[in-house]
Amino acid sequence: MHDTRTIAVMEDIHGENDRLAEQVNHTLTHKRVFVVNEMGAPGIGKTTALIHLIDRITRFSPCVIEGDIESDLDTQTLTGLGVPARQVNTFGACHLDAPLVADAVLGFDFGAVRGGRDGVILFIENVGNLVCPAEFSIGEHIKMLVCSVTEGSDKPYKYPLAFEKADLVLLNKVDLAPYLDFDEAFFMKGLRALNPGAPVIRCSSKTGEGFGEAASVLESMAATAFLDGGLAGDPA
Ligand SMILES: Nc1nc2c(ncn2[C@@H]2O[C@H](COP(=O)(O)OP(=O)(O)OP(=O)(O)O)[C@@H](O)[C@H]2O)c(=O)[nH]1
Ligand SMILES: [Mg+2]
Repeated sequence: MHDTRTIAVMEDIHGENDRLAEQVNHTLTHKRVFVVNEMGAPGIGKTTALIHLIDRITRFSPCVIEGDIESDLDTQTLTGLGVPARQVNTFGACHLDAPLVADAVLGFDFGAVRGGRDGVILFIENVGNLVCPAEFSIGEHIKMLVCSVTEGSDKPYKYPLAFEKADLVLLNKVDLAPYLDFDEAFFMKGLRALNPGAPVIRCSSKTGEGFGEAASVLESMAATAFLDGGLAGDPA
């Protein structure tokens, strides 16, 4: 049971976080940096999906903040491929928050990342977790949820917030669907009850299916965010 003091503290924590997230978003928008908060359970394919997306994004320059409880393995993978990436460790916390991201963005020279392109897409891979990341804004323009046929089709019913808040859903590992009993109609029914509009794209990092379409959706969303931020007519 919550008492009123607990609720007041939680409101303060979220209020502080949301104010900083808004500042981060405002600052980055004006640098033509579009921020994607990538969420999903551990091992669902978040890093592999980023590699495929980054390969297919042509209009904008990509960079990545990797969020993990410990280790910099995903950052090593990305920098090994030439992707500008920085690691954030939470050392126990199960999600990223705005203060952690605000510190990490200081490590990027976005002008250099952008090069001659139309802007930057900053992907922030959140800590692998289907619950807590959905509760905290980190300055993102959109939340991209990676889920998978290996999780089971009941996840929108059991973990509703992440599905409700997603602006783009990647249904990953569809190459494995023939070997599983994933009920896609049941999954979509649960998802659509929470979230009628978000694009849902079937993907596979094994075959590359879906990532071209996802990259082009992300590029359109970035272009719209810059227009909405009053940044039309600012090509390279
Ligand atoms: N069959 C199949 N395997 C995949 C696919 N995508 C990712 N994997 C595998 O799933 C495992 C985990 O992938 P990652 O990209 O590291 O997953 P992650 O969500 O970044 O993991 P954490 O950062 O630890 O939460 C790896 O062995 C990938 O090769 C896919 O579409 N199909
Ligand atoms: Mg990862």
